[in-house]
This record gives sequence, C-alpha cells and structure tokens, in this order.
Amino acid sequence: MKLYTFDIAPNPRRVALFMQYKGITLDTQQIDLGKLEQFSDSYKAINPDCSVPALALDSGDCLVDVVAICSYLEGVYPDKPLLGADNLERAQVLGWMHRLYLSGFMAVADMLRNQGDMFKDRALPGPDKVEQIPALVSRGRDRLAGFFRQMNSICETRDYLVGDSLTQADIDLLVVCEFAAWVKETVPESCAALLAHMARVRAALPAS
Ligand SMILES: N[C@@H](CCC(=O)N[C@@H](CS)C(=O)NCC(=O)O)C(=O)O
Repeated sequence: MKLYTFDIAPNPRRVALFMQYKGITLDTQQIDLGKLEQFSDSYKAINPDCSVPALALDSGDCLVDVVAICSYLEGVYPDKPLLGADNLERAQVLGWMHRLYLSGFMAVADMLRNQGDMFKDRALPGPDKVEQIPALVSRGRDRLAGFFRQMNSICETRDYLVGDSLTQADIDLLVVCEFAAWVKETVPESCAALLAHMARVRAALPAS
C-alpha cells in the first residue's frame, strides 16, 4: 500500500501522528498542495477528490478520508490501539473524530479559505470551483471560540476523550487546536483544561 500525503497539512498530520504513535512506516509520496499537485492528472487518477491524505491499497482500492484510513490501518496494525479497546469505545472514538472534524477543523478551514488570494475559488477542497464567502470568516472565528470553550469544559471532566488512555480522538483534538495557528488563533489561557490536554497528548506521542 502507499500513502499520499502532505506532511504539514492538518488532515495528513492526523494520519502521521496515528502512524507515529503505532510505529507504522509506509511507502509515502508527498503531494505538494502549495504547488497544486493535488490537481495533476496523475494524482486525480489516484484520488478524484484532489485531497490528501489518500491510502492506495494493493487491491486497487483507495481510501481518501482520515477516518477510513485510520480504521483500515488499525485493522492491519492492531498493536497500541488508537480506536478504542472495545466496540463501544470504537464507536465513541469515531463519533469524536467526526464531531471534531465538523466543528473544529471546518471552523478553522472556513476562516482560512474564505479570505485571501491563495484560496480564491477554492473555498472548499475538491476539484470544483467554490467561491469564497467572506462572512464565513467571522462565523468561523465565533465557532472556533465556542469550540475551544466546549472542549475545555469536556477536558475538565476527564484526561482523555474516550476511556482512560490515548485515542485518535485526542490526537485529532491536538491537531485541530494547532491548526488554529494557521488563522492566528490559539487556545486561550482561560481554557486551562484544554491546554493541559494538549500537553498530555504531546507527551504521549513518541518523538518523530
Ligand atoms: N475527506 C478528507 C479531507 C481531507 C482534506 O480536506 N485535506 C486537505 C488538506 S488538510 C486537502 O487535501 N486540501 C486540498 C486543497 O486545499 O485543494 C479527509 O477527511 O481526510
């Protein structure tokens, strides 16, 4: 199998940290989003969604969503589980990954992509033109502030989002909080429990 990725981008980073924690190494190719390589004919043939990450399997199938890639890799590399210890925890981790993507990643992405020339006509990833809506920048900022507050309240009640050890939900929360720096936002000092959670996750990850 082969992983197509772009290390500095947030969704690829979710997979990179998953692999780093579990000690997985894969044949990997960087698709440079800065050079718009995701729109090349050769990459479109691999992932018509023109996004990274993508995991091309030896069967000829290709997985193009972080949730699907992590789920597949967890099956192949079950040691040091990151998707929960049992069926219920797995459902909870997948639920969190979905929720963090919708309410956290999308809030930052709305701020990032609905202003400036770099994302002109690319307000959403994908092969189709999508016009920017400048009002989504301030809405994204408000959503992100609410997201930080809500996640802080949750982190006040537990060390890890699911169960009593690290899961991909915790890694995703760290990545989205760090992604906020792309729009010059940071977790505020008032969100002490969320900041402590970030430190806990960083400490649990092996050095890259
Ligand atoms: N469905 C994908 C979304 C991945 C995604 O949005 N990736 C971004 C990088 S973080 C991308 O490839 N963007 C391409 C672009 O901006 O044109 C997933 O959940 O993994």
